[in-house]
Amino acid sequence: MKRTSLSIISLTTLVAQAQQRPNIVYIMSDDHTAQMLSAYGNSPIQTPNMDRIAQEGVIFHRSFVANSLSGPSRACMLTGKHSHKNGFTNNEHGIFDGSQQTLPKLMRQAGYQTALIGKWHLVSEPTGFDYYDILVGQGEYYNPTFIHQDGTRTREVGYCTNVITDKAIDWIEHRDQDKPFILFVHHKACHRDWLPEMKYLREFENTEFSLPTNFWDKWENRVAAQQQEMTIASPHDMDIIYDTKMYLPGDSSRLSSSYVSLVDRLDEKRKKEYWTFYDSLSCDFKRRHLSDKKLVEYKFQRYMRDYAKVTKSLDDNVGRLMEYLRRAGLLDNTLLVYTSDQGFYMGEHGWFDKRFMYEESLNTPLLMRLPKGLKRRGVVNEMVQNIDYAPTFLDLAGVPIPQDIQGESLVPLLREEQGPKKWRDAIYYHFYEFPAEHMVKRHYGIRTDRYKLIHFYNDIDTWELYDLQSDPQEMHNIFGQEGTEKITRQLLKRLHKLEKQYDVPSM
Ligand code: SGN
Ligand code: CA
Repeated sequence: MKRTSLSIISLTTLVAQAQQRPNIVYIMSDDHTAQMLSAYGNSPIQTPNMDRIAQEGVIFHRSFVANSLSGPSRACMLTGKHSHKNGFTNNEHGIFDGSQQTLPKLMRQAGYQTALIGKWHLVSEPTGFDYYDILVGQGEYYNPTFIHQDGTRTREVGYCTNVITDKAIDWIEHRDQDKPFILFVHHKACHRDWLPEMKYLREFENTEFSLPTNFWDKWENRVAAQQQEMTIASPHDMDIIYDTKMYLPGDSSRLSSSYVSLVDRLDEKRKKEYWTFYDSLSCDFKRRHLSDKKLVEYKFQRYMRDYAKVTKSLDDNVGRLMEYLRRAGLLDNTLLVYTSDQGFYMGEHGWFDKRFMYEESLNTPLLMRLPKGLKRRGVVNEMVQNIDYAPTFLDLAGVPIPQDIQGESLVPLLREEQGPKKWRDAIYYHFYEFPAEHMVKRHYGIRTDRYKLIHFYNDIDTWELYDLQSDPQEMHNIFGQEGTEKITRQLLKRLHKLEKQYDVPSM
């Protein structure tokens, strides 16, 4: 009798303790970059809902990925390990080994409910989740198809960003209330080819976006940059139909049939509305007979406008989920994270896409609204990386961090109003997907507070060095220049130390 009442008490205590452990809602978009998030200061568009997370919590100004590409970045986040350790180095040939240790598995073992909704992109079946509902591959913007846990597929009705949020809210509503939870909400937005929600078709059409000052970069002294295929000006790289939607029936290009089939997913009424709008823009475009710089600038405006439209729906939905958590009384005991799988070029160096270790794509937005008990607020300037998320979430949940996790828990950064005196002084980066779409050479490197040293390898062997203080746009490769010998030696030494620390295989 006594034993029974004791175990009831301890069970009640356990449930109470479990309820106190913070929930984690991890929202990750795709290809959303800090230049298009107003809390970062220089965005040409407003993202008020994302900004609210920053206002009520923290905004990381030096938040980096370990490998600037979707699948690899997701694998780093899920394992807390660099690509060479988790095995998923590139999208083209990767299949994530789901039998390895992952964040959701560890959280589940510790009594958390684990769920994943949206883009997965790791090819193998998700493991470690109590529940999942994922997009097929890259996913579709209009009436997207989802793969459910039982293997069946449903073509849902609606705009992808809204559908994912609806599903996330629905899962929270029906969860087991006796357990804390970690929910991964992975959006397709703002990935190529930037198809807008119908209500925002006409949004930003009167906005003239400014060209970045280095838009016409000629990539002097940077061989890998000269040989990439992600330039807005190039008709091959940025397709006038697929990417900028300048299309009339009968037109064709390398990617036109993909474009038409993605729009075709709309129902008849919306399809008509879509084509009426873009047809009129396409007619106007044809009448102008643009060429040379004028044509390139036109492509840039179209790219920026569509990206901005897609981002607006994303921001709305971040707000919708946050307000739901607030109304449900969950927000104050939840770590709410907003991030992206990497950054993106919005015309800097003349580019779209990512991959390079240059700032725009190495950096990824990172905002957190902290659960009670964590006092840090405002701008965080310490260097963090996406391999840090797994240990952070484990730490917060009171789960011991396995030795082989390579990231650092961010909890010590977040606990007090001031960050700790000592923090990491360098990060390691490695990109492997070459030869492949956009043709960015394989490279690895080190970024410290002030400098960046990169080695491009495989079919080339070139080094680049940047002083981010005097050259934040990374236009002047100073590698090999007189006066840089000492810093180059120091950076190489620090890089080798990182390679040793992370057990990087020698090449
Ligand atoms: C697709 C895109 C590329 C993009 C990769 C990787 N082409 O292949 O532009 O770089 O995804 O993106 S598309 O014609 O299919 O749109 S990632 O974010 O998933 O890594
Ligand atoms: Ca991506």
